[in-house]
Amino acid sequence: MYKRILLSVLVIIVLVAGCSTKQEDGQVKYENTFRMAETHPSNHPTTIADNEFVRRVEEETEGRIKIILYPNKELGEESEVIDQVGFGAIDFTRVSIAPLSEIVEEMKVLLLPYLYEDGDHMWRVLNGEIGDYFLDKVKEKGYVGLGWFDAGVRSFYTIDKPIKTLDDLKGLNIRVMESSLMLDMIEALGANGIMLSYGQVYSSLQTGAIDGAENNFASFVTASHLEVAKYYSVDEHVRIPEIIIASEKTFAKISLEDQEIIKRVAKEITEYQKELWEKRDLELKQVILDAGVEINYIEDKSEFIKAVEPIYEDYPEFKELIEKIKNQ
Ligand code: GTR
Repeated sequence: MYKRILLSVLVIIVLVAGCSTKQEDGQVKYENTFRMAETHPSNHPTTIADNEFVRRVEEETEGRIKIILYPNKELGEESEVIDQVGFGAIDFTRVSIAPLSEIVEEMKVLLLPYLYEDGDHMWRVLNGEIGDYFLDKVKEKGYVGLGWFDAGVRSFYTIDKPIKTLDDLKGLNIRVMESSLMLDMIEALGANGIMLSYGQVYSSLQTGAIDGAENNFASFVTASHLEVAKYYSVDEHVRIPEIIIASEKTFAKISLEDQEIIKRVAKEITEYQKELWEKRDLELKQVILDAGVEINYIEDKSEFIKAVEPIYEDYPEFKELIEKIKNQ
């Protein structure tokens, strides 16, 4: 906790010191330069789409708004970044809604296991009334919701043996994101959930501190987890949308005209990112196979689906929303 506060204070000092430049005539010039945090490295499809977002914002605001993208966790791990954006020390970020739902509680409904039939179903929800509702909802916590990104579907990958049945997960130490719902889900599936930040996963797999983790193809590859976990078992337990958010404090400094441009560009980038994601997903499957990873598909997921049913009962307040989502 103290470490987090200290880090936040340091970031503010650096930021305040960094947002003005002295010109030759001694005048201080303030620039409309903002920072955007991304946890993924530059070759991840999501980072490629972030880059397109910042490029288009600069182009369409004719240079009035410049956003510098910091990939590869340079500005910190996801949950820290979310906090920092909340109080305006970081201006923009793209994050998974799993850690964000620790702050915007109701968002948890969007990451319930086996909630969507497929990707199209999830996109009908995000592109409709419910998606708009949640983009707006984040305002209560100091964020501006700009647009959604795809993150495919998450499945387990393990070091020693593949997961073919629910029984194979029993007792395994599986990394979970910094999300209480994800922890509940892993435990409902019979494994021990070990909460770690994304950056800790590789070394924890390497040292055997965990037996496995779960993620989509793109992250499995670009975080190099495929070097250590040689079994990828497609159980597709969860689809977790991702979101681009800005700090409300940052947004308040931007003219209304430019705010509208940023919002429009973010919405348009969604389509670009989705297409990129689909294309890369196919290529990445081959990369995974070439790395000697065995991919096994769990055809009958019914025991997995049944095992996570109690999680739905933990959230009676979501009942109506879940119905609505299922009917999309
Ligand atoms: C990825 C996601 C990241 C991060 C990561 C994780 O799929 O894009 O934002 O949440 O998973 O597992 O921590």
